[in-house]
Amino acid sequence: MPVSLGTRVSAWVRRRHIRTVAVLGPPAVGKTTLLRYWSTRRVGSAAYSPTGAPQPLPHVAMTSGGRRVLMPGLTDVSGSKYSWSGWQEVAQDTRVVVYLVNAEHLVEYELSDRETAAWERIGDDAGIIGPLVDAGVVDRCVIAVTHRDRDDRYAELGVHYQAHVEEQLDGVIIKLGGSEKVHVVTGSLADAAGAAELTDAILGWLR
Ligand SMILES: Nc1nc2c(ncn2[C@@H]2O[C@H](COP(=O)(O)OP(=O)(O)OP(=O)(O)O)[C@@H](O)[C@H]2O)c(=O)[nH]1
Ligand SMILES: [Mg+2]
Repeated sequence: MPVSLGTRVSAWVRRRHIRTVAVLGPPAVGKTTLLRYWSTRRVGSAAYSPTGAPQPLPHVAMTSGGRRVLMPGLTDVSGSKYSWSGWQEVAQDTRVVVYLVNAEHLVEYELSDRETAAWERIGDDAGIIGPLVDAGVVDRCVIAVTHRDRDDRYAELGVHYQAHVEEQLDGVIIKLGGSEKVHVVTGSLADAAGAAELTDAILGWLR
């Protein structure tokens, strides 16, 4: 039986570890910082400047676990909820969503006796991304928790921090497609070493 062009292309894609990825999340979670690190290996020290219109990025190539991972077609999008339609457009072409959460928002919610705006926003975002996973457009979602350097629970909980954050995000994980499709990593983008470590953790789920 002749092998279709689609089959041959996807086999080639698998061999080269090409991953189409969308980096999404609310404002000031670190989307631009992470994408800048991927493009330049620097996190930059400039003050926060919110992303406006979608910014297409040059082709990114990285090595993880001895393998070359190519990420074409990355776009830096705004975290404003008015950009949700832009998120959906970006995610239409991707297999993996990297959804960023600011650990400070998780602390704030844990200390609060009611839903915080940031926590509500995470749930709303999951309501936008989850259906894309259900529809099979996106087949994996990595929740990358940033700003761990600002989360005292990391020093307090040590090796139990990961499980604690996962438990806190339980409902979000379910909304995004369940634990088979959704993986949580944590780290910091405060400096290049932190960004390298968090990038490695993310790429570990893209292989
Ligand atoms: N301490 C610390 N600062 C971080 C971390 N990640 C990002 N930042 C800082 O947080 C601010 C916001 O980061 P951005 O990358 O611009 O956030 P964004 O998600 O692109 O925000 P929008 O474009 O508004 O959607 C910047 O000042 C970053 O330097 C982190 O893990 N730790
Ligand atoms: Mg940005």
